[in-house]
This record gives sequence, C-alpha cells and structure tokens, in this order.
Amino acid sequence: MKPISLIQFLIEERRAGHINAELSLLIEVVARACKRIGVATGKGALGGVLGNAGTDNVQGEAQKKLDVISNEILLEANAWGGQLAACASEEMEDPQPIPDMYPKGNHLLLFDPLDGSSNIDVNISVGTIFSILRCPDGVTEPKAEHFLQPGTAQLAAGYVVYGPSTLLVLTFGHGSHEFTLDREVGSFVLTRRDIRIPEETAEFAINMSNQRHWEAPMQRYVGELLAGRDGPRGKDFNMRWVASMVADVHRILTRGGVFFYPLDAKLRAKGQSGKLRLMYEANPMAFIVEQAGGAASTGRERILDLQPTALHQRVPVFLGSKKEIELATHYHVEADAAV
Ligand code: P6P
Repeated sequence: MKPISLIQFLIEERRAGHINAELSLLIEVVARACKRIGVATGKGALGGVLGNAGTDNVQGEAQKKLDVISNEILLEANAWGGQLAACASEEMEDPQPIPDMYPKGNHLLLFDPLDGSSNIDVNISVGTIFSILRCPDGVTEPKAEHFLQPGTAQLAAGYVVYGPSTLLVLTFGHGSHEFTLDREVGSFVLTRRDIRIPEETAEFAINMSNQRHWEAPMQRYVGELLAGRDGPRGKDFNMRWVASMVADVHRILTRGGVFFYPLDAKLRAKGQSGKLRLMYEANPMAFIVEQAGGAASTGRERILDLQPTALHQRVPVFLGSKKEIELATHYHVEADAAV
C-alpha cells in the first residue's frame, strides 16, 4: 500500500476525532518550519552558519548560529497562521506574543529549536523538540505563568531529528508515529504507525563521566548494569551516549533502551535541579515515550504529572523501556524512604 503523507495522516486523525482542524494545521506549520531548519543545518560549512553566534541564551549557554536561525525560522513560520496565542523557546527568556497584525489562536507552542546544537560543528545528529498546550480561555496576552501546565495537559508533542534522514516523531495522545522526509518531494511520509518501545532492554544511555557525582541509587542501578551477566541482572548491557537527546531518544523509540540525565552533586553545586528542561525537552519526550509504551520519571515521580514552577526549569530525566525505568525509579524511592 502506498505510504501516506503527514497531511493525509492528520486528515484521517481528524475524521477519527483524535485531533481538531486548528491543531492539525499547527502541526503542519511546525513540520514545515522543521524542514527549513533541516535545510539550514544540512548546508554545514557551506552555509556559513557553523560555530557560535557570539551571544548567550537565557540558560547562559553560548548560542550557535544555527540555534538563533532555527529559533527565528520557528517564530516566523508560526506568526501569521492564526493557531497560536504565543510561543516559548529555550532561546528566549520570555514568551513571544503573536504580532498584533496577525490573528491569534487558542494554542501555546514551546520548543527547543535545535537541541544538541553543540554537536553541529562535529556533524552529529541534532533535532527540534516541540510541545503544544491550550491557551487558557480569555487569555489574549499569554505570560510565562500561562505556559506552566503539567505535561498531561499537552495536546501534542513531537521532535524532528536531522540525521542521515530527517524524521518527525509525533503524538497527540493516540500513539506515537514516525514520518520520514521524502527530500525529493519535500513531504513527510508515514513510516512507522503506533511505535512500541520494548519493555525490556540491554542498552542504556548516560554520560558516564558524571558517575562520581551521582546519588547512591543511581550508582547502584548503573553499577548493576555494568556488572553484566556476572552481576544481579544476569545479562550484559551495552552503552550509548550521543549527547544529543533527540538522537538518543529516537534510538530508544527504534530499538528500546533507557536514557538518564539524573540530578547529581555537580548540578546541585550549580543550584540546578537537573540538566534538561521540563517544558520543552522532558515533557514532550515523556509524552512521546509514554504513548509508545515506555515510561518517563524524574527518578522519583512521573514527569508528566509535575506541576511546573518556571518556564525554563530543569528536571532529572529517566525515560525509555518501562521495566528498567520502573526499577531505576524504585531504587531512588526506596533509598529516600530509608532516610
Ligand atoms: P552532556 C544537549 O546539550 C543536551 O541538552 C541534550 O540534548 C543532551 O542529552 C545533553 O544535553 C548532553 O549533556 O552533559 O552529556 O553534554
């Protein structure tokens, strides 16, 4: 059977009552903007856009030129469509309102325009992560507090990974689905419907260089994986760490696995409650992973249940194959209870 395009898929989902016309159109606009981001990142050195922009983002991190370009592409693409009331981005301190000359809609869009951008200059896959919320009724000038909704309130979430192929993974609460960009035609084509993450795995992703800073339950859990078949788990584990969340998460959605960015003593010393951001990294990825049969926690509680307190707040992230996330979370909860 001929594979269907993103647009046809969205129309079918509208007929099924899983999505409304405004949200469907918003997803198409974001997907189209991501195609443009893919073109910009794909030019590499030829595009004159590698390297640092010479500015820092709200996180105090040096911005890559492509961070700024990707952010602009998403803002421009979403300004005139009429589906949004405002946007929020990792690259901007405050939400960006829709310009007055355009109609406003009932949605809020949050994004990390180019996650993993430190990998661009070494030609490793990077990606865009986005989350869509409903704008509270009667709010015409959304402020940061209007974005502070728990992950369970997300209407849709997705990422685009700019790798050997450009892939969009999308959920709006009825499974997680993968689309591959047909670069000759310029459209996303459905390549995996209703992705399922295996509940078991033998592959984990974590930045091992932080091991000495981890909390005891994290040391215990990873120590058991490293002990392999001679240890309590009775099997050998493999390790991957791309240092590009979108690439690591996509591998997990493709063949299972677990991803950890735990809170550790190094982050605590900086006064941070994690490395990754809740609103536009952890929440959208948690929604996608749960819809694919996986699990996502902070090591102590379900990510999607968290009540956000700040637009750029950071959280620990454990996500992937359900049984492993449940075990790692159990070790942390058990350790807390023993205190
Ligand atoms: P580290 C990229 O900067 C990022 O936000 C995620 O994409 C990635 O998983 C993580 O940070 C990598 O962090 O400390 O290993 O460089």
